[in-house]
Amino acid sequence: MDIPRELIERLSQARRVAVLTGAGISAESGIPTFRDALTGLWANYDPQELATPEGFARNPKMVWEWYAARRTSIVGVRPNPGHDALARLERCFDTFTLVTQNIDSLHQRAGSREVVELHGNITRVKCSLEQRVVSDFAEGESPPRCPCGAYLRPDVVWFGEMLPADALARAEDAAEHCDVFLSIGTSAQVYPAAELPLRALSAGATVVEINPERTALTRHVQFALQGLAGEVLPLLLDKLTAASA
Ligand code: BJW
Repeated sequence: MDIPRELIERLSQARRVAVLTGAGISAESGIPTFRDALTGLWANYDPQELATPEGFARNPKMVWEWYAARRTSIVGVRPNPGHDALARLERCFDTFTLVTQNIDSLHQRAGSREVVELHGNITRVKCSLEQRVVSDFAEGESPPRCPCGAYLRPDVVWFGEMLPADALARAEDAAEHCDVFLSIGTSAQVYPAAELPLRALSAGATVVEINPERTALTRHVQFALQGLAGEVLPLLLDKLTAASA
């Protein structure tokens, strides 16, 4: 993979950088993506039943247990060189906003300090009625109950639900005020996250995509780096560090 010199020059001059990550950045850590034709979660499970409030209302036990199994499966997973490179990249710019659609905490575990989580976090649990995060609950029932009597649910954003307002506002602000925007490992199909690189483009930023496949975004960007995040990002960091030395 060759990183264009023009891109390194633009990054060297950039003061404000915004990044959007999706499931692809965690794929090399062994976490399945959603829309891969064979191994993606939505190829094997029905999102209407598992990732909507209506699905949870129909079958709370099934939804709770599916998320409990996914929570368990990420416990032993480790950040990969893509997450590590982003944590180091954060230190190269005056303003660096890392926005993720992922719920797996791998950016935080790699050392990224400020992570804007658009779709929640699977390690947290909230009350399905009051929407508040609950940390102290009895595990017995499936799903367990909030002290108010309602079911607890994972603190993630399902289809048809609003994103956390503060996280979305921070993400939009970062997209609209950055010099360079990196879209990494996302199919750019889920809104409003998919709008962020387009907002950055409209505001005049240089937009870069890192993905082994073409996506809905590819034709719009100035630089499409076709490769794995865990390979492209360390290379990008090396070239940028060398250019700044
Ligand atoms: C690699 C790689 C490697 C592989 N390196 N790359 C406007 C138009 C149309 C529809 C809508 C719209 N606005 C809202 C909607 C409805 C809906 C939506 O967008 N639907 C679309 C599917 C059409 N959006 C919503 O409902 C959102 N809420 C909302 O907008 O509220 C207001 C509203 C409501 C209703 C109507 C109108 C307005 C909420 C979205 C919540 C998404 N939730 C999920 C589940 C989270 C919990 C869980 O984990 O179970 O979030 S769905 C799933 O998709 C998950 C992801 O965060 C999200 C995005 O997926 P992502 O990350 O892009 O993964 P993939 O698998 O799609 O792509 C992976 C990519 O990586 C691929 O391109 C690979 O090639 C690549 N890759 N290996 C780099 N090594």
